[in-house]
Amino acid sequence: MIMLTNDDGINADGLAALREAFAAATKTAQGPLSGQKIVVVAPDSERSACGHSLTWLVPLHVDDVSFPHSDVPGVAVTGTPVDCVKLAVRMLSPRKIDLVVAGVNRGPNLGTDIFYSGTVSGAIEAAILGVPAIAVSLGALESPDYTAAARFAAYLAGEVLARGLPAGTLLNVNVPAMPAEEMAGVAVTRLGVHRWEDTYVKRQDPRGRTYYWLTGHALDEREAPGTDVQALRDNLISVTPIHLDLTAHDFLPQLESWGLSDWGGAHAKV
Ligand SMILES: [Mn+2]
Repeated sequence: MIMLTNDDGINADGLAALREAFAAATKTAQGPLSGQKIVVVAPDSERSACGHSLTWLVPLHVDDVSFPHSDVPGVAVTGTPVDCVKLAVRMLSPRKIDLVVAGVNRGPNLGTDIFYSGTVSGAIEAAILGVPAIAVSLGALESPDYTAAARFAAYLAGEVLARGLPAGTLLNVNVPAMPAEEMAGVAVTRLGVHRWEDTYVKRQDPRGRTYYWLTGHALDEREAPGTDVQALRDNLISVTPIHLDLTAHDFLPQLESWGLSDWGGAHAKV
């Protein structure tokens, strides 16, 4: 069974495109997705930029959802993408979930965006639970067309099901906002930076209290060849393997050399 989720909410167009592409692929007579069951478990409303947020101070409520002209079952959850994945893997699905696909997100998730993205976090949660996962985002916020991104996701899902992924590894995909025939190809990439110009708009609410509202935009900077940021800029579909291990392995020997064991323990004079 393949679970689809997102952070734009269960009624988002990107998730509908993903569902339609996967439903079509599962109904083909042959192919890697042939005969696979699909389930959509997604937040009941938009949770973009919720990161790896997990709900545990309040309960989660779920509602069955049916989609027009579709036999794919849906479940709307009063939580985040991480909640959806954890709940589906642990509780909801009577069959083992073989793959989680999150998206298609409205807007790219490149470089350090992955720390904020609920879409990528849904895939990260799957990897934590030992389920192969793909996050898919479209490099456009305005009048997005998710068709090509959803089709590529279904193709990549077939490859992942056939080949598997190493433990603790997920794939983060960003698709340029253009018809498939205009794309320059597919690039396997590493994470770039994707710096943002953060701006807080400062205003007064109707009760006279000051509030701040984050806005801003991604900086239009060139980045190193081989990064996800530059690949998308070059009209390539970017596929980045991401590992759960955030350890700065290169820095380990130097940190060892700091001799932190000398801190003095109970006799420390700090
Ligand atoms: Mn989103």
